Amino acid sequence: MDSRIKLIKGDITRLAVDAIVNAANPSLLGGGGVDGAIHRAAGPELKEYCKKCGGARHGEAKISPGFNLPAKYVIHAVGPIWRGGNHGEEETLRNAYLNSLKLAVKHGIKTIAFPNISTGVYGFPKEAAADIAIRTVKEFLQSHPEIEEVIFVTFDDENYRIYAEKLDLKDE
Ligand code: AR6
Repeated sequence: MDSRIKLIKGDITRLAVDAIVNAANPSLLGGGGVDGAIHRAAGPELKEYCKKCGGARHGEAKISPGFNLPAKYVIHAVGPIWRGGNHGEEETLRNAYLNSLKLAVKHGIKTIAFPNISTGVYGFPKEAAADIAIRTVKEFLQSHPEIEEVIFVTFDDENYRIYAEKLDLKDE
């Protein structure tokens, strides 16, 4: 496994990285889950900024400043809503990760933290989502030495266990 990939369990809003990724919805104006936590911690300026972003489609990502967050930027990625698996959900999830990483490179971001996009309210099965997230990040890092650290931030025990196993961190 690429040593630039890290796993932690906790609240993504606390991380002092270059960018944290938000699991947003197409309006980009906030919501529940990690989106709600990020908007609360960043302060009302984030929503004001996002009003001018024009939304994002499922699979797309947009960037904003972090405002009151310790992170410099927030990358707002919109994952797919799980509708049984035959509606391009896997490709859309991959695109949410990939477009976030591309935006990061464009903005000179070297350290980036991802939540488990789509595995909460949007209902994507966690095992399959972890496979896609890890594979997409691993492949991207192979051609992007300028990225120094990618942190997978798990919040619930189940996602932590799944990621620890897949990243081969069984002893932690
Ligand atoms: N830090 C890190 N991870 C978190 C945090 C946190 N503070 N809070 C929750 N999670 P979800 P989705 C985890 O539902 O499935 C919103 O209303 C959570 O345990 O936040 O992509 C948006 O506005 C789960 O593993 O995002 C959209 O409408 C993961 O974050 C919709 O939900 C993602 O769960 C997006 O749904």
